[in-house]
Amino acid sequence: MQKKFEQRTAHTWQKWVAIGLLSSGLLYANGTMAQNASLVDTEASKKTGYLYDQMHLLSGKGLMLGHQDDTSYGVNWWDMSVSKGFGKWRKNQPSDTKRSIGVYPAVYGWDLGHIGEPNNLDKVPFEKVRENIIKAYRRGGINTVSWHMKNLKTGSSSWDTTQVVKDMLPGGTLHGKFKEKLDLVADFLHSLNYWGEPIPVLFRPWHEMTGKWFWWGEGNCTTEEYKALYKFTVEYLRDVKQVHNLIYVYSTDRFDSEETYLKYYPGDAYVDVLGFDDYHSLKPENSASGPTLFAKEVQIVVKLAKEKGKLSAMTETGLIGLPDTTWFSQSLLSNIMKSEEGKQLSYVLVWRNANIEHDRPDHFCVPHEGHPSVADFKEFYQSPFTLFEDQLPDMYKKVKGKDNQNGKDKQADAVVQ
Ligand code: BMA
Repeated sequence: MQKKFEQRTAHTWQKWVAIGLLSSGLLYANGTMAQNASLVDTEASKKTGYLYDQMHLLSGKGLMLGHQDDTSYGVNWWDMSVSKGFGKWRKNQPSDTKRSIGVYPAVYGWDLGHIGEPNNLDKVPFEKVRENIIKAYRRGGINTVSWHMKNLKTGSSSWDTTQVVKDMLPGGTLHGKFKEKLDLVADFLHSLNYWGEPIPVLFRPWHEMTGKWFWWGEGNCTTEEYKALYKFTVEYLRDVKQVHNLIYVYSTDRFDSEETYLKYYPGDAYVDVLGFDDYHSLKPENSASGPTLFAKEVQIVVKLAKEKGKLSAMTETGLIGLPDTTWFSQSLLSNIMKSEEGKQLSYVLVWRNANIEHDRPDHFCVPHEGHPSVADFKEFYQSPFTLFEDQLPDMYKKVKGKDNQNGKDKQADAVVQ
């Protein structure tokens, strides 16, 4: 035990030294950083701009691990209590990641599906989602939000592919209803603040559109309709609802060419992070051709992100149930580390650990306590390249020596000059 602790400490120190150098701006001053683009929202809050800058600074130096619904529930537990009184100040929360290896993830995924109802699509009260986002932020973690929106035409789920996008756009019969949903999303996003400071969120709407399973996906709307949907979402939230704590993420499913990746791309003015989801390529049964496709995806996304001055990320993956007990280190990390491009990915987010009573006990992506994958997950954590919450620099602090901060601060600087 002691040995493991020392080993972990050594790795953690190596990471801290590297991160310290970065935060001090030395490497930046040497010109090793690409100039990053401005945020989609030029009025973004100060901390939103800082987070984007900090993430740029970390890119190429460390890969953050993310987990969906990490502190809402896990395989053997379900905690929907919302803190009251002093409990609000407590930062400790249950988490399968923490229970298995002792640390929280760096990135937390949440979902707004069923907004307007008390609970989200995975039965988590929105009040609890809000609390979890605030607590993750207070611990120094990063929050990302997706939206499995119901089909407005049928009232059924995101997976109901009845055509509806055209009707939701300006002039369409469901446009008013769509704006009402966006109003609810805006209210939720506005409610994310700590001592009056808006909490930055990586917002990832209309994901996996290169797949056919969602009503906004391939074959269920035209590419032009999709782009209009994405653009309207950004413009309405940013310009009408004045939501200024968002970093916008474009996130496809699998793809095998730059053309396919960009087929639905709404344009540089609407996207801050180029992402992709892929559960397929790193599955053990796809080991013959999967890693080749994965390498291609990484190469395309990272190259495009670099050209555009944006961030890149693997926005969803996971080996459901972890039948391969060395998947984290031998498949995910080793494939990412194979190329220089892979090392540029900002984060990789694995999907949720569903609950034994409320859902499917075999549907989990990080090992729960006692699972045979725990040792390998620990090894993944101990890699000098991976970053969990305890190894992050202050992601909400201004980057020293950087004179093109994104967001509000940029304007403040301009006024001072
Ligand atoms: C899917 C599954 C579903 C879940 C949905 C949204 O991948 O995990 O059980 O409802 O994501 O979180």
